[in-house]
Amino acid sequence: MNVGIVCYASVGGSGIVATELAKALAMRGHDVHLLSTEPPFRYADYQPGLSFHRVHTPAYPLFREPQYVLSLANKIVQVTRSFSLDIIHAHYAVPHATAAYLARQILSTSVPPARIPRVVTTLHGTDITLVGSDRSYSETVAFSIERSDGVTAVSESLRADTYRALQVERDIRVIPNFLDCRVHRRTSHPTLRQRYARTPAEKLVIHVSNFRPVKRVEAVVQVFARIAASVPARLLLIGDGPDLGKALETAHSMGIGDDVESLGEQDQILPLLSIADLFLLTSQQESFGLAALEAMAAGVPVVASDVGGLREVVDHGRSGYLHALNDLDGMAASGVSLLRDPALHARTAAEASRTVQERFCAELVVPRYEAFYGELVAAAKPGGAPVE
Ligand code: GMT
Repeated sequence: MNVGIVCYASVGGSGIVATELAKALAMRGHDVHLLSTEPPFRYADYQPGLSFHRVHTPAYPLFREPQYVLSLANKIVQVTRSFSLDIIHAHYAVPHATAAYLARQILSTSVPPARIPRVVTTLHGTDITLVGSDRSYSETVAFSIERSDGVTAVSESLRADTYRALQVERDIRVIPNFLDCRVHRRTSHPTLRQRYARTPAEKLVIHVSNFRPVKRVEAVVQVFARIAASVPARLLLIGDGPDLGKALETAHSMGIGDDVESLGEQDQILPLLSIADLFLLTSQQESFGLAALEAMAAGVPVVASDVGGLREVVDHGRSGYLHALNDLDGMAASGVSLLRDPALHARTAAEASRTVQERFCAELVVPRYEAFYGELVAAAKPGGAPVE
């Protein structure tokens, strides 16, 4: 199939999933076209079957506002015409589903119905729970979801949130996020570990995010402070964003500034996850928690807030621990138990990586997208059955 994948290039789960899907589909023999403002984070070197198309939004003195939806729709039309796309897959509804809808409408004026690509929208989380449900966007987002030919959500929780937050009635298929399990596994980095752990006994606690308010990174620091009061430990903060400064200030004001190290944005997080003993995620909302999944794949037990789709990823008490949003004491107690009890730690780490291997590897999940594409394309043919 010829597949166009639209995503954000910035650091964020939706861009990572879209890029990994593009790479996996290309490897499986599809002709894949990635459309974004720049080559996305984690878009690697040349790969046969995968090409990148830059969406350029020219400035004009009259416009104070960038016209991204228009330039993206325009690019989708051009790429569809040049490469006869069968599918346009928009990752993150705002505004990608709207641009894909507009592109399909434009194409419908000149392309025979059977050759108009099917539009698939994948909902990732904040495009519904935070941004898409905001009254400034909700009508357009709901319309664009309703008019997509196929809609997927990355968790059951997000599917339910979508029906709750927006006036949509159409079927939403749940296809979870996934990882390339050949790459995502724990690897050995003794020298790197020595660099961050100041003594052999010191435990490394890690947090990876884009440091937006929804991640509640100050709570990560507060949970870590409670852990560090009982177990020698250091906190590695990976990523950057608006709340990083506040998190570091909190650490200083709590007298643990020297125990918290900020490493900024990192392209290669696997070596860092591989030296970690515990992953903390205290988000306000998390439709899936791809960062938690990556930690689990690297055999790092996760302690997180019990919100959104995290229950579909972490099995409390088996592959990690989930606590009520404000139960920072509970999160710290679980962290301390894991760090103090090597047998519990080994058991939880093994369960975490087994969960990933059994449920979230690309070879299990990507065929579900392929099957969905196939159903949508078949349904568009004259006499094709509608997709349930
Ligand atoms: O909020 C983020 O971390 C970024 C955002 C995105 O779309 O890039 O993440 C959302 O999508 C990820 C990939 O599907 C999910 O793993 C995250 O849980 C989700 N974030 C939230 O729901 C807050």
